[in-house]
Formats: sequence, structure tokens, C-alpha cells
Amino acid sequence: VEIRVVEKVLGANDAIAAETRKLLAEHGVLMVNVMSSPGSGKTRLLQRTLARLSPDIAVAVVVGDICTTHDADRLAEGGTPVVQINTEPFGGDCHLAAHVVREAISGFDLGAFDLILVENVGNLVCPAEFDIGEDLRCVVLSVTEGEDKPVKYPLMFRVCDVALLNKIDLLPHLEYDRELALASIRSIHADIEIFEVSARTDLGLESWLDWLESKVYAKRDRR
Ligand SMILES: Nc1nc2c(ncn2[C@@H]2O[C@H](COP(=O)(O)OP(=O)(O)OP(=O)(O)O)[C@@H](O)[C@H]2O)c(=O)[nH]1
Ligand SMILES: [Mg+2]
Repeated sequence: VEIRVVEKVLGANDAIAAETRKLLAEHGVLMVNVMSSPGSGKTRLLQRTLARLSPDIAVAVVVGDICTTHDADRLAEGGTPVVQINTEPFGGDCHLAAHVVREAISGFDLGAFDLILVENVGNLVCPAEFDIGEDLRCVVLSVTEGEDKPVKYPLMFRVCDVALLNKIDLLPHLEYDRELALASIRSIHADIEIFEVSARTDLGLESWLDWLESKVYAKRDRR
């Protein structure tokens, strides 16, 4: 009985996600779901992405947290339209579900945007299980978390299209086996895109931005 309930809930989620995906396709808007454990640097990376992305790309942001508008405040600093979702009033979910994301983007005039960046709730497990209607899934893994996280939390790395290995500015201070970390990611998802970056110094950011921009333009051209 329990299993049937779970299937029903996920089935409903997938149906809403499919509607969102159709709506975004009609408008040629790319949506990227950015996930990671708490503190890997999602917000800071998105701040740097917003600051450096080509100005001909119109971006909106949706950010999910259990509590507070801290991240929305940080992401709105440059004038980007931001919607904060707080999950605490709805049971404190550790992930964003398709219906809350649909609700959040319903406030945007989709014709005016090319890209929606979604910062998911900080959690390396649950967000990987919920389709929100996104085009691309991105996992941020910081070098302070340990090289083995991909093999310990494989689903996240399996479902993501791109991995951002963040905080590489800290490498001189760490005992970090870069090759092991990369091999760990590739052992779960052989052809995942990987960019090694620092959201503090902007190191490596250019390659990530080029890749993201090419995905935005491809979707916009298909409209
Ligand atoms: N040295 C260094 N610090 C970073 C980098 N990226 C983020 N940080 C710091 O790491 C801390 C957490 O960064 P956030 O951007 O808040 O992380 P988050 O993933 O958004 O966290 P949650 O939203 O709570 O899950 C902050 O103090 C950031 O300034 C980086 O590339 N290098
Ligand atoms: Mg954040």
C-alpha cells in the first residue's frame, strides 16, 4: 500500500513537471536545476554567473530553502528577478517539487526571459529524485566535501548533466586528490560535463559560462 502511495505522488509530480517543460519549450526558455549539499557554493556561483553571463541573456532565478530569504536577497543584488520558495510552511521539504516551481515561475512573463536558474534546497539526496520540469541538472561539489561523495551519493551524479567542482581556490590549503575526485564522478556518470571553478576568484568560470550560454542559445533558437 505504501509503495502505491509513493508512486502516485511521484506520478503527479512528473505530470506537472511535463507541463512545465512544455510551457518552457513554447517560450524557448532554458531552466537549469542547481543542486548540492548545503554550503557547496550554489548561491555564490549563481551570483558570479549572473554577473558574468552575456548581457543578451535575460535571466530569472528561483531559489528554494526551508527557511529565510537570505539567498534571494543575495541573488537579487544585481537586479535579477528572484522568487524565494520557503518549504517550511509546507512541511519543511528538503527538495523542490514540480508544483512549487510551477507556482514560482507563474509570476514571470516567460516571453521576456531566456534562462531560469533554480537553486534547489541544499541536500545531496532528495532533490535528485524530483523532476521539476528543468532542461538541465547541475550538481555543485566543493573540494572541501571529500573526493568520495559521488560514489556515496550516486543518484545525484547519475541524474545531472553537469558537475561544477567548486572552491578550487582552496586547493593549496587542502589534502585533496583531484584525480580521485574526477574519477569518482566519472565512475558514476562517464560522460557528465565537469567544470573546475572558484566562485570566489572566478577561476574556471569562463568555460562554464560558455557552455551554459550555448545551451541557452540552442533552446532559444528552437522556439
Ligand atoms: N573559498 C571559497 N569559498 C566559497 C566559494 N564558493 C562559495 N564559497 C563560500 O562558501 C560558503 C557557502 O556558500 P553558499 O553560496 O552560501 O552555498 P550554498 O550552496 O548556496 O548553501 P545553501 O544554500 O545553504 O545550501 C559561503 O561562505 C561562500 O562565500 C569558493 O569558490 N571558494
Ligand atoms: Mg544557497
